[in-house]
Amino acid sequence: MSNVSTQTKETISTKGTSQDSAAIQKTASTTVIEHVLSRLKDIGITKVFGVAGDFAFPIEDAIVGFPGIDWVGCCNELNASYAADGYARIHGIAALNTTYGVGELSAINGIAGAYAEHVPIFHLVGMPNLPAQAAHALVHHTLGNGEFDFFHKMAEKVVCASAIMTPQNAAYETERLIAEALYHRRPVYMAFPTDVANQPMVSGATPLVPPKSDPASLERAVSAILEALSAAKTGCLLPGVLASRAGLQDAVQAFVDASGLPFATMLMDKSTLEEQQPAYIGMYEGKLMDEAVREYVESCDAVVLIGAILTDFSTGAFTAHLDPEKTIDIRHHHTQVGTKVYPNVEMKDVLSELARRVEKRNQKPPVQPGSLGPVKGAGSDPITADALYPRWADFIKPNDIVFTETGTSGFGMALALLPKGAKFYNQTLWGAIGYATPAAFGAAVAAPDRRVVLITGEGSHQLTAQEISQFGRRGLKPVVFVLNNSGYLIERLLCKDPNIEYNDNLSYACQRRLTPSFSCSRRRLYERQQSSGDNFPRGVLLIRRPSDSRQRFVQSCAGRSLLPEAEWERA
Ligand SMILES: Cc1ncc(C[n+]2csc(CCOP(=O)(O)OP(=O)(O)O)c2C)c(N)n1
Ligand SMILES: [Mg+2]
Repeated sequence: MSNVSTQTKETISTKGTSQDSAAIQKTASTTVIEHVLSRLKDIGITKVFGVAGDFAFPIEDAIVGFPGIDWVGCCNELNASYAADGYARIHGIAALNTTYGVGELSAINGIAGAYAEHVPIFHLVGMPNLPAQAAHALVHHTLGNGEFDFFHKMAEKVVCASAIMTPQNAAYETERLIAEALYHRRPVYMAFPTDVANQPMVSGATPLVPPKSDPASLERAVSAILEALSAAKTGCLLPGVLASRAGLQDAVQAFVDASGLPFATMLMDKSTLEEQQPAYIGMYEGKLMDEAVREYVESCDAVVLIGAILTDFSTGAFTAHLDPEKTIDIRHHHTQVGTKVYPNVEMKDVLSELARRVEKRNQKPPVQPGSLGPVKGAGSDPITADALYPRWADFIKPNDIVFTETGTSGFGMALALLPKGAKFYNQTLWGAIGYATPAAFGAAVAAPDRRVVLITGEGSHQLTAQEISQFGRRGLKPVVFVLNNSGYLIERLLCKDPNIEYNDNLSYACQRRLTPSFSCSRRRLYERQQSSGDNFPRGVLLIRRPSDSRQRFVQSCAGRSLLPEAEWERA
């Protein structure tokens, strides 16, 4: 994470919980929505992504008129939710605004993804006014059955807290929802009936203080970890996504430096820490990626997971095998050492105690991180996976923000060794295709001074391609690669018949005719790139059918086995 975003998160965790926050002293003339925006601004919200709608007008009018908060319009609500997610991965938190029913239900997929991947998003939803609700009126965007609470009930399952605001509850509910979102690092749902949003506040509340570690439990957890580490002849760390979500990369790095232990990362966790450092040994993906890394990690006497989640895609389809007795698992609010759980200990406190007390080892990194390089062949050669992936890896510059998609590109690029400061993002657990394009837009809004590189597949891009227009609207210049391999290659690799028709999709060439302004030829892109100091208006690079893509992709990954072994035979 960049310094900027680390600072933002620091601001979030202190300002948002300050007892003397000015936001709690609002006068009676402050409206409900103004109060909520004011508190969100206190904790670091400066943008709200969304799509307008009449039930949400009072929210949208307030956003547009609120000093220090900008409206970021999106093409549709699904895209807006992904954009908010991408923004929050850089900035720490995000806000989203949609209208009743039709808007919020389009966003619910993205909100569920944010829930799964621990991304805090404040979802502000406009609702019909209270008299319409009381009269069970047949108003638009309802199911026509006079019921108004269905959509809230649907949302409840994919957020960590929710409330329908009233002037009476708004002060307390705002504090509760802020506290929940920051504690769980997950989305919350706040609904505003149109007639409530502009009513004056009639209540006050004090920001909730985030929980602190229980000192005795903390001491026991830290001692148990230190004991396990000193008894271990070999050890390694697996820093993970939950540490990033809490803005604790510096604290993890301090532990790495103080311990002298090497670290590896899994797919969901890639680039949690700087990859250009001696302690980094590469990607640990069970049997799927680097065998030397797998052997080393699994041979260690102690393996410390720091916010890493053992999902199927992160563990190479569960081919990673960590001995529970030798595993230490540091989570946001508890720690486990072997089979013993230490509750009520905050990740931040555990890490700072470990960095202070751990004994430094002089352990030479046992494995060197692998890479996709070197680039082979001429630029005019047919595009195969062998030719393409090393070039993509080579293309990444220091400090780039790289968004990859669910599909072959995400797996392939996981093997790229990133240059200094570059960050890699992928929606690994939720894995909704179409995510990466709007998420890259959100990231570009969060970090307009950094280069954003989007690498997506043509199947995925077709779901959310409209969002490309938003980059241009805001003068943002990402580099966009769309890999056209004539269908859902990753699915072809996994299903029983690679040529089965459900893995074909709308020909991208045809889509190009429909939307010619979206794409530029490979040659034009390289020409633009090479033109001197040109801040080139980067377009979508359409990579036409890598020849014999399925076979080539598999071959290029041979030895690193991109599929579980059982599947490998069929591939
Ligand atoms: C919303 C959603 N629908 C369906 C899927 C199933 N799915 C996973 S990957 C994939 C194909 C991706 O194709 P593409 O973007 O062209 O990448 P490729 O693997 O071909 O490089 C599909 C349909 C999904 N993950 N998410
Ligand atoms: Mg494809």
